[in-house]
Amino acid sequence: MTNREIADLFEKVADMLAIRGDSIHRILAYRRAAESIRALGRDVQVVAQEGGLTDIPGIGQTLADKIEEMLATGRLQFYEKLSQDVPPSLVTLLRVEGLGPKRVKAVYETLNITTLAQLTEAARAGDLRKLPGMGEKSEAKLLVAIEALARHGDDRTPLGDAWPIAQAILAELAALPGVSQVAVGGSLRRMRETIGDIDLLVAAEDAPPIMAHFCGMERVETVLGQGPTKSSVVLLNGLQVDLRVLPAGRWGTLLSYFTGSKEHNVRLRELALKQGLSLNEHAFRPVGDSPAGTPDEILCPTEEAVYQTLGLPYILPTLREDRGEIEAALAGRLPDVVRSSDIVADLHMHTTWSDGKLSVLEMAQAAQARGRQYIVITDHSASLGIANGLSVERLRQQAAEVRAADAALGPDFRVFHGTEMEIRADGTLDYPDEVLAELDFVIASLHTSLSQPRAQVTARALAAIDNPHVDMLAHPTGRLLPDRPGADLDMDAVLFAASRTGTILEINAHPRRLDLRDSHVRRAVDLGVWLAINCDAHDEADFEMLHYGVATAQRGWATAANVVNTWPLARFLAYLRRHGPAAGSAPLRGGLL
Ligand code: DGT
Ligand code: CA
Ligand code: CA
Ligand code: ZN
Repeated sequence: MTNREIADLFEKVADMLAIRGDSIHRILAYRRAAESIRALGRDVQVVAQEGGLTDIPGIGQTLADKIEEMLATGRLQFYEKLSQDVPPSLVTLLRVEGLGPKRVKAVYETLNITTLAQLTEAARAGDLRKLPGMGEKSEAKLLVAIEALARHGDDRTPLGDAWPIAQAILAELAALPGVSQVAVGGSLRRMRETIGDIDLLVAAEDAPPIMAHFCGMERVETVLGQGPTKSSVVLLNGLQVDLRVLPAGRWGTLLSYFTGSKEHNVRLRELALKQGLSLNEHAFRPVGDSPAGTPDEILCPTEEAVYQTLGLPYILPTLREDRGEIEAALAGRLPDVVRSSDIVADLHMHTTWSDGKLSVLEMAQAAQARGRQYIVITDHSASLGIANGLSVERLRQQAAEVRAADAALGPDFRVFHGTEMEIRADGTLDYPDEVLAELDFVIASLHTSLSQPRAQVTARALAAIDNPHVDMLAHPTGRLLPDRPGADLDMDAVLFAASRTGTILEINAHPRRLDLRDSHVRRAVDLGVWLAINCDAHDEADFEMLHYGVATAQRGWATAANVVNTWPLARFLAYLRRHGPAAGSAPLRGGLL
């Protein structure tokens, strides 16, 4: 069995245990093991031969024995025994939004449903509403969720899963003799929220040794093709990787062509044709009859040269979707989009007071070490029990610790006290106004009851935005990539309300969230809504996720002027004293709602 098959089976076992109602520790152990094996850059078979299985994070002796069994026999007895209790096909039902393990168990035990098709049929026939805790409404909601799953449930990979793997392979290729340039291409370079496959680009005069190394990497499961300029492989974790190699003199056109998007490239080729040139990954070439003395190729060693030849300024990869960037470039009006280096603060993070891994002071030091100038500590509020949310009493105790950390780090780094407060299912807020008034900064969040009908869940978001103490709405839709779509918010209503009240909307940089998503960022920018790019860090390394959020902001054409955590401290302090008007010109009127 391969890494991917073993990881998939462990994940399936975890889901089946959850449906059976097993202990949470056991379930988490299988999930962790699956994740660990997916992230492993080595063939698990080789690791097993070296006796190193228990060195893999999350793999103890019990799980190591199970891996050995799978490698030796291609089977797992534990899974087969579990299948007698819990039909494995039930696992697919968990992907339906709103269907947790308990409900899956109930539809199986009372209606003997084991497949998505049977579930759909039962919902259409009105059989689900008879189940305890279900009704006509929740049945209709389930049908909508099943349809959504059919639409979104393709097998694209979240950006954050593909990125580190691509970087690791690039580092390996960059070290090979004769390699002068390496880069990611495709949707990964454009930083789309999910990617179909990884595209890698290398500049070298002599391609075959690079192709040989690439196809022979330990993390490769199958070689789909190996050629002089292109090779494709499938990794042990199931991801496909395409590699293209051309000489350094053609680097610019190579990079441009395989960065895409296809739609952007079509526009570039149209512009080239107007000058009597064709354009592909190798070069520009004159089309048809050309005057004597015209060179038969124009080589571009850089992407800048490609755009220059077309009479365009350089266009960042995150903008290359043919969503108006060509017109803007031609008109000299490309947005000067926000960069990671513009970000000086983080307004959303957690500590051991709720579900974070570090103390207030440790988080502050971690942020300071990464160049941030001020931060807000925003632990969860009481009603998010699973995250150890803070009662009013604990929140007040925490204030002292935050002030102490602020004092300890001196005047050049500030630590503010805030909260990430639940918006409850009924639309009320988790802390009373007089408590919110004691805080420096208030985030409101939707974490629960995300599947409420559009009007109801939107009203909750609007209630929070309209509260004068609420400064920011975090990860507005609550979606989780790749297939939990989150709340069905009336995004225009939310954006108008945020614009009118000066409430900040977050671009959560966690690659499972990227929420607001790029298209909503674009709309927010048009409406003059304040944005903040935050890491929602629960641990030190989480601050490294910033670039995913910045890329999402860029994909929505946000400039530093739209993003509040580019502000110097003095401006942020002024905002805290009283919300300024929205980022655009005149604040919008409530009547627009
Ligand atoms: P993905 O992988 O589905 O997330 O999206 P991309 O954009 O990475 O697409 P992919 O991997 O099929 O191709 C990478 C880039 O190569 C694409 O953005 C543009 C370029 N490309 C690929 N095939 C074609 C093609 O048939 N025509 C043109 N003009 N460009 C292509
Ligand atoms: Ca791709
Ligand atoms: Ca590709
Ligand atoms: Zn958070």
